[in-house]
Amino acid sequence: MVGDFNKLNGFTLGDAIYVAQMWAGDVDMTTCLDADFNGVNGFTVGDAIFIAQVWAGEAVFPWSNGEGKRNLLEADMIET
Ligand SMILES: [Ca+2]
Ligand SMILES: [Ca+2]
Repeated sequence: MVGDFNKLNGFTLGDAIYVAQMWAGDVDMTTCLDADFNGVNGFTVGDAIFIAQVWAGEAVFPWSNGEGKRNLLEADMIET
């Protein structure tokens, strides 16, 4: 599943923590996109924060094509 970096329990806040551990070198690196999840500055601790934001619904993965945001826009159009 998208965002399930530790291959455990789907996409949870634990995956953001896992990515932070990846950055710290405590766990093996993922091969996914060279771990540059937010598409900025390579792999930094900011990517772990980005994962937490995605989990909280405040951001979307670049490779999801903004699907969540598009759905929100469509909902707005239906209302108006
Ligand atoms: Ca997980
Ligand atoms: Ca990055």
